[in-house]
Amino acid sequence: MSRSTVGVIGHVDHGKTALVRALTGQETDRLPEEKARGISIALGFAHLDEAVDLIDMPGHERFVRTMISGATGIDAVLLVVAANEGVQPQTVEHVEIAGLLGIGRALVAVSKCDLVEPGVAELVAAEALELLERSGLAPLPQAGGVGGGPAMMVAHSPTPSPSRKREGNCGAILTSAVSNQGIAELRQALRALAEHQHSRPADGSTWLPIDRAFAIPGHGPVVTGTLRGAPLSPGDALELLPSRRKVRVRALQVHGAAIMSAQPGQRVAANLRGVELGQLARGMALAAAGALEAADWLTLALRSVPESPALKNGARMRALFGTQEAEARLRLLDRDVLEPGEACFAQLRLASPAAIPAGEHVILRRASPALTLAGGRVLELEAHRLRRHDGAVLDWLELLRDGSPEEVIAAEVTRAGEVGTTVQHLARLTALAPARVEELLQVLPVEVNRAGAVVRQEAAQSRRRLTLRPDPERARADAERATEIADLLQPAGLTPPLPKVLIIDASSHRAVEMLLRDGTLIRAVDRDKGKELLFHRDAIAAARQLLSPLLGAKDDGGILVSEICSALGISRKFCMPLLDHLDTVRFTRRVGDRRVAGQAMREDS
Ligand SMILES: Nc1nc2c(ncn2[C@@H]2O[C@H](COP(=O)(O)OP(=O)(O)OP(=O)(O)O)[C@@H](O)[C@H]2O)c(=O)[nH]1
Ligand SMILES: [Mg+2]
Repeated sequence: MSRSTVGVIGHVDHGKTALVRALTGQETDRLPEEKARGISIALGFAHLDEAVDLIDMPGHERFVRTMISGATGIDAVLLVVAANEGVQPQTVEHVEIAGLLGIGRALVAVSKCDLVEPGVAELVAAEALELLERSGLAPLPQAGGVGGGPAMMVAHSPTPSPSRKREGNCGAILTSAVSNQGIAELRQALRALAEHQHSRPADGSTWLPIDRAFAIPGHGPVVTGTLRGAPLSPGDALELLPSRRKVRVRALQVHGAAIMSAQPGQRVAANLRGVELGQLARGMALAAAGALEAADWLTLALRSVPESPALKNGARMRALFGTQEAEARLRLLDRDVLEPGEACFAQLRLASPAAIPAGEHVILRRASPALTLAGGRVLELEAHRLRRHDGAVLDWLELLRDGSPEEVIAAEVTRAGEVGTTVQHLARLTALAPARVEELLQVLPVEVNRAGAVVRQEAAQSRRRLTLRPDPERARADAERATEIADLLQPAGLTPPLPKVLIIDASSHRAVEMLLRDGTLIRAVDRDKGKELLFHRDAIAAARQLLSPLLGAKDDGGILVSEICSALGISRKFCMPLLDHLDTVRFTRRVGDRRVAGQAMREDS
């Protein structure tokens, strides 16, 4: 069954808890202090039905760290913005954090619409949608029929271009927890979101960062968290990190009901054996035995937020990951200063060793005054620091960031030379279960030597090209994924979702490569920003048709980028990569800040 864990985010007092109550009938502000002060302090948990879990985040700036611990590992966010206040500092910060955590999927609810004129709520909706777009979070197209007609929905139009009506079913829902306006629509949109949720890969190793620990008399300690990596069942043996204490799952609950198997992405409560409540706390994690090794150095693909100050090599900050946080010192690997909004490779030297799977996200904050600075994805854990400004190191990190598990394994086995490496090390590097790594090894030119190490085969060492044996099952799955991706991109036209939303695992990576090879998709880059977009070929064809007469008509001086943006009804974010592609194929030619008809267009017409 498709299902989704959705974080409810937004500024303090914007009505998140009231909205969750209206949606589910469940009260998430349970602490006496929360009731007395009227603000949320802890994470609140509710569910709409079997398919949709909601995590109600506290909005106050003092609790951003709590918000982060609730937001790691979730599938999507519901951004709540109050109609009477509009976008506020923690609206922006929460959205930025969601973007840095790679969440990518978002719904917008404008709350408290009973307090304002409809026109005001619509302006707030447009402001919220624009914010999402700036942070790389695509507001989700809502399934057909969602939304109560024009009065309830505000269409998403990134550039206010009257000539162009962008996909009208993509927008914000206007709600009120007092009058119940929009609540049914929001419920439906959340369900549609769960239905369109890709099931998560479950071939990793179990990781459960603990967000609460309590005891049930007669049953012993219980921990809760958002499960990652692999399914979990009663009887499973796990390790409690960092203590490495062996524990066993006695019983498992989801939504208050006992279950025999929980899936990655689900909120679970695990009743444990072999440990006392006093030995458990938020910030610890449960992991498959031997799956993780604690290390002092985390290597990251990092991105700083556009509003952050420039980050210097050696800067000190707080690193938040899973439900844990630690003091850290930043080591920039490919530059001396990370400018706002830029991406780079970096390492963090942690004040105390941590165990975290590859692929998990880390948020970096300044403690005082509190500010979210940057976020990144863990590429690997290291016992030592890496050389800075070293081409080989950077090539390796690029492969870890972009490569499929097969490519990473093949490269690591080659790197390991005659000594070889271990299945356990390869599993940690790829965040796959050892059994899955062993499967992949079957199709790679490697062998296990007498010492039990994984090494390249003799034949492979004599420079044979690495080829994978075709796997019909995998090829079928990839082809299905390719169709899904093409079906998503085609209607998105010239404003496609970001590649990171589409490429979420090895299969989608291969599917996109396939679509690029057969010409269904076109890769386009914004060279100034180093950002990449994937356009469907139909969108490019439509753009060429629209631009042809304009470029033809202005053969003398050419047309400005801003004119092209407004002719196509898109923002520069989409226009710059598109033009880069059109220049490359010589449809257009750049002359100063203008474009004229290129060789290919002249030949076309
Ligand atoms: N008029 C009106 N008031 C609302 C609505 N929703 C919430 N409120 C009021 O706004 C205040 C804050 O609501 P909460 O739901 O606690 O806000 P929150 O976003 O959860 O706040 P934090 O968790 O502290 O960030 C309360 O006094 C609510 O009664 C609404 O739709 N209309
Ligand atoms: Mg609240």
